[in-house]
Amino acid sequence: MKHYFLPLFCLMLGGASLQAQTNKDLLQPKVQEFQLTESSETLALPESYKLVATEGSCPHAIDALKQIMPNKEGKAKFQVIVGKKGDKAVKKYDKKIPQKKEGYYLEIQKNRIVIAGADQRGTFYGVQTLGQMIRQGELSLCSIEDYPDIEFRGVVEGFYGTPWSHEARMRQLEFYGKNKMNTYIYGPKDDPYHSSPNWRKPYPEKEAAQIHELVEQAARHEVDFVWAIHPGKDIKWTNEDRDALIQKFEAMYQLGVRSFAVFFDDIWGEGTNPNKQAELLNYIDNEFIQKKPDVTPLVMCPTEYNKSWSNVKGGYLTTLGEKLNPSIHIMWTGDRVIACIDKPTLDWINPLIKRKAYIWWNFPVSDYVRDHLLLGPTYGNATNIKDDMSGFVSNPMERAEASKISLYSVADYTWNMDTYDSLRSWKNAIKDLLPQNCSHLETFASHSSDLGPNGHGFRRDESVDLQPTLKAMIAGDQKAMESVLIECKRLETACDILLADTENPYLIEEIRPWLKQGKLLGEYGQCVLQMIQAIQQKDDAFMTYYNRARSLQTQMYELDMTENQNPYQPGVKVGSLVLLPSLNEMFTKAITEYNTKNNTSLDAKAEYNPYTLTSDVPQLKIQPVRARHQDVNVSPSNEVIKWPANGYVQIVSDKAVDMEQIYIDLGTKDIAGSFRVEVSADGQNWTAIPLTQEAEKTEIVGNIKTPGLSYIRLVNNSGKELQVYFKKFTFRVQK
Ligand code: 14T
Repeated sequence: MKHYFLPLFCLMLGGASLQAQTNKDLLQPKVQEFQLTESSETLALPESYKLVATEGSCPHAIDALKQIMPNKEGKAKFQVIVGKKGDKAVKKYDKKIPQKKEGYYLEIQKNRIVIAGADQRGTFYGVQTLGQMIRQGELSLCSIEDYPDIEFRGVVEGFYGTPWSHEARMRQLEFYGKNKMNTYIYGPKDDPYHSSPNWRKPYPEKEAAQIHELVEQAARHEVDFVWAIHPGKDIKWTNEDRDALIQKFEAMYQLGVRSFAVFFDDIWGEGTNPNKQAELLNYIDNEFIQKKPDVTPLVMCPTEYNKSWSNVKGGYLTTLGEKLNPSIHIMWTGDRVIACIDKPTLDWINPLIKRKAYIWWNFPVSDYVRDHLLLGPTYGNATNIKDDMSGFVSNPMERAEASKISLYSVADYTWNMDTYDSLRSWKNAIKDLLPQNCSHLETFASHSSDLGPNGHGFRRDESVDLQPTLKAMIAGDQKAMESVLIECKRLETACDILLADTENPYLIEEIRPWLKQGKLLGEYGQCVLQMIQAIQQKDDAFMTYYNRARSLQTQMYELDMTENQNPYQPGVKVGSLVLLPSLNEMFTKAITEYNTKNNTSLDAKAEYNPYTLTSDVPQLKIQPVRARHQDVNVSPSNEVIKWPANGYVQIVSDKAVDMEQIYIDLGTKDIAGSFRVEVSADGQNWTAIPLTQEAEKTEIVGNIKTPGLSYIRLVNNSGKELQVYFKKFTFRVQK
C-alpha cells in the first residue's frame, strides 16, 4: 500500500497523536452504522485526488472538504466523489444513502472516497465525519450510514447576563457545524432589540452588520440561524403591533435570517393571553413564514413553559395546542424550569399541545448560580425518547467556550440517542476542546460540575471518582489520605498548567478565576493532609502546616470576594460539593482532636455561615443566603413569585448582630406599603421597620436602629396573594 503524506497535511494534524486506524468511538457525534471492510486495511491520504462533484451542488460541503483535504486536485486516479441525492456524481450510490433528512453515506475505498448525502446538509455532515477520520490518522477502509435521531439539534442563547460576544458566536457556529448541530436560536435576554420595548425597532447599523455576518457564518456551517423576538412584556393585541412584528421579521429577513421564533416566557399580564398569542402566531405563520419559500417552521416559547408553572385547568396550553397551526413548534423545559427530560415528561406535554414538544433544556445555563462553572458530564435525559420530541436545544453558560464541553455532548445525545454514553462523550468533548492538555482539563472539570444550593434545586454530581476515597479518608483510612493527597497535587498541577495554556486562550480567559481557585484548593488539600501527618508523627512542622492551611483558607475566601463580582451570585467556587467540604471536615476534626490532646485552643473552624433562611413562600424556600463582607444577601430569583397573603421570608443569625440597612427589590413600584419588614432578638417580640420607596423606583430601603438582633423577616401584609419579582434582599451588619 502506498503511504504518501503531504508535509502540509502533517502540519495540519499538529501534535495530535496519530492512530493506525479509525476509532469509530471518537467520531462525533457517534455514527449510527459503521462497517469496517473485511480486509481491515487502512489508507493514507494520497498526494492528489480528483474531485468528482456535480457543478453547484453542496457548496458548503465542498468548501469544507477543500479545507480538510488541501491536497492538490488533479487528474489523479484517486477519486473523491461528493454529492447529494439526485446529483449525477453520486447516482451510483443512491440506494445506499439513508432515507433520512440530513443523513449521509460515506465510503472509504483504496481508490476512492464517496460522500453521498440525503441533502446538502447531509453531504456537509459526511465531510465532517471524513475530517474527523483524517485528523485521527490513517483511514480505515469502511462504510458509514449516518443520520440524526432528532430533527432540530442545537443551542438557544437564552440566558440572562452578558450575551456572548460576536467573536464567540462566530466560533460557536463553526463548532455546531463540526458537531452536526443544525440550530442556533438567537434570544439573549439582554439584547435590547430582542425584547421590550425595542423589539419594534430595527437594529442599528453595526449590530445589523454583525447579525448578517452571523447568518453567513451559520450558512457556511449548515446551521439555521433562528432569530427570536420577545415582545410579550408590552405587546398590545392591535394591528399596529402585529404589523410592527412582521416588519421587524421582514427586516431580519433582509439581513439574511431564514428561521424565526417568538418567545412569550417571563411575562405577565395581557401578553400571556393564549388566544391572542395563537392568533398573532398564526397570522405571522400564514402571512410571513408560509409565504416565503425558504423559511423554516416557526418556533414559539410559551408563557407556561414547564409543568410546574402550568395550570392545565386555566387552559393556556390546551388553547395553544388546539389553536396554533400544526406546523408551529412549541418549546418546553420539562417538569420544572430546570429539569431533565424523560418519557413521562413528554407523555404529559405532547397530548396537551397536540404535537411533539421542542425541548429547551436549561443546561449548562448558569445564570442563577454564577459563582459556579458547569463543566461536568452531560447526563440525565432519557435515551428512549427520540420519537417524542421535535427538537432539543440547550441553553448554555454565559461562558461560551466552557459551554462547549456540554454542547458537544448535546450534539452527541441528539444525533444518536441509543448509544449515548455521557462519560465517553464528556471525555471526547474535553479532548476536542483542549487536545494537548485534555487530561488536566478533565481533572479540573471533574471538580467543577455541581451548581451549589440554588432556588431551582437542580444539582449535578461532582468529584465522582474521588468520592469513595474521600469517605474512606474521613473514616480514618491512611491509604485513602495518601490518595487524596495525590489527587490534590494533580488538581494543583492541572490548574497551573491550564493557567498558562495557549491552545485555547478563549477558554482559559473565561475560566481563569476558577483555575486560580482550583489551584488554591489543591494546595489546601495537600497542606491539610501534611498537617495531619505531622500530628501523627509528632513533627514540629505541624504549626507551619496549620498556619499555611489557614492562609490558604483566607486566600480562597479573598479570591471569592474579589473575582467574578457579579451582583447575583458573586464569587468563585470550585469543588464545593465534596472535595472542599471533605477537606474542611478533615481540618476541623484534626484540629479539634489536637486541641483536646494538647490543651490548646487553635481555631478549628474551616468555614462558617451563621445565617439560615426560612420561608413559607413555596418558590423561595430553598433560596441560598450568603454573608459577604458586611452584607447578608439572599440569592435573587428570576421567577415571578406568587407570594401568599402573610407569607414571609426570614433570616436567622445564630448569634446576635447589629443590623444597619435593608435593601429589598421586588421589581415593582409602589409596593412598600404591601409588605412589612420586622426584626427580633428572640423570634418572639417583633419590631416593624419603617420602609421608604422613592417614586418610580423599585428598591425599598429600611433603616434598622436596634442593636443585638438575630431575626429579620419580610411579610406580605396586603391581605392577598401578590405577584412580584425577588431581585434583591440584602441587609448590612456592623462589623
Ligand atoms: F424561556 C424558557 F424556556 C426559559 O427557560 N427561560 C429562562 C431562561 O432564559 C434562563 O436562562 C433559565 C435559567 O435561569 O430559566 C428561564 O428563566 C427563568 C427562570 C425562572 F425561574 C425565567 C423566569 C423564571 F421565573
